[in-house]
Amino acid sequence: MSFVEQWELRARFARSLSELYGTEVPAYTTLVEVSSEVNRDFQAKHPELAERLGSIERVTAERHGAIRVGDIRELAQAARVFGAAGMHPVGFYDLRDANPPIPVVSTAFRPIDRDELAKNPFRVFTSMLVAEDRRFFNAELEQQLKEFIGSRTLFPEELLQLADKSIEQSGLAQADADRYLELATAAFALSPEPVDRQWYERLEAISSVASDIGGVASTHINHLTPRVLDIDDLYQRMQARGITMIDAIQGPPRWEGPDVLLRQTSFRALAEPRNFKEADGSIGTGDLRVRFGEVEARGIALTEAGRNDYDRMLRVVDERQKESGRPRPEVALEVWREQCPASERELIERDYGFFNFAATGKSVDGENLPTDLLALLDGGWIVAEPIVYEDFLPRSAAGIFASNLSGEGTVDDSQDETARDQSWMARHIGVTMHNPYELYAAERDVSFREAIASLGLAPD
Ligand code: OOG
Ligand code: NI
Repeated sequence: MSFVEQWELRARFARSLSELYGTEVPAYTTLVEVSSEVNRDFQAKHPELAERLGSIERVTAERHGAIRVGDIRELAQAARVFGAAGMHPVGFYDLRDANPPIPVVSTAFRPIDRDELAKNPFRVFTSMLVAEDRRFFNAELEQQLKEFIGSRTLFPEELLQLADKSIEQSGLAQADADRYLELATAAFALSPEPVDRQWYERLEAISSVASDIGGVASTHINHLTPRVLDIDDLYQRMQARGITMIDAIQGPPRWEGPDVLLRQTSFRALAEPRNFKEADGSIGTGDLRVRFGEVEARGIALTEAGRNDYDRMLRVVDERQKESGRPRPEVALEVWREQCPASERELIERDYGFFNFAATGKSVDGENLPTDLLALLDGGWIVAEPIVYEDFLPRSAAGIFASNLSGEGTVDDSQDETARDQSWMARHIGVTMHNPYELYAAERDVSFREAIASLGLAPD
């Protein structure tokens, strides 16, 4: 009987969630169709650019999902379910700092090795409710949330056992793999269980993310996001099909310089019928509108210095827009043209972007080889290939959450006594958390050492 490796489990997991979500949210199927058209047309028009940040096979299959869980016990279980498919927690995002604040902290489960990412880069942004946060929940509600969440089962024991087996063996035998995929997919399906209307609405008054997490007895995919090579083109084509997108593409503006980080846009899915348990105990139907269609374009990963400067430029855009009242895309383009490195070479020169390096094979005989990176690049001895950004942006994430809020909820800003920070999550999640900058830097350093060695230079 054949053995299913983790990358294949991951690819199949992404596909089966995609099938599920397509049956649940029909507009998602349209989005995937339009994304494929956009990618095909882009590749036909710009064959030299299309695969610079990943093969067309990778990009076409590429998805990220978003799920939300109730506490650290559930997050640690999610870590096992994803770990089975070679997806590890990377990065920490505190959305309670967002504007408006959202009562969750998050991480992203994804493959961390280059070849694993190339085989299938499926990633899931996973948020955990912080019931202890007094800015959102009083002591009574915290207690009730903890009881509700503590007594539910998101992931059946059989699934967790199979997940552990896959982690132990780096994959599963065919029959186990099929069962794992069946159970893992089912764990993220929308539940037909009736929603307690009073409880749901009490949480919703505070935050609709809180009710989406703690108001129902199971979790579900909040959105599943395909990747496109030209997000502006996609935006127009979706509008042309009559799907109303949010009014902006989040992240850096479209411009003539290098694309960095992540650009995303979304549309609100239709209201979905759900069963409700009313105050008098009767069961009725109603609808909830919590899910999304989202799409993204990915660019070059930035170093911490590059990222800090990116965040600074966003603040400049905010200020200038506030002062002038001009449309944000116009202001952003102006700021980018003034202040953003205009070429990949400049990103390297300022150490703003992550790149892999490779020797070109240009002869070194009799040459007096320069030793610095830029001179080696300019002289044609080595080439730089951009490393694609594999993570998320808190500001865009907050934008997705915010477009999900029916109202801004109520927040008491005066008393935060909870330390639900990165080190807390790392201590409690049960598996190693990774720092995204370290992952990118390690990849770059390995390639650089190899390139240098093949030129016969000693690394410094
Ligand atoms: C997650 C929002 C974050 C993204 O693409 O930035 C996200 C959520 O709504 O649960 O998916
Ligand atoms: Ni997303």
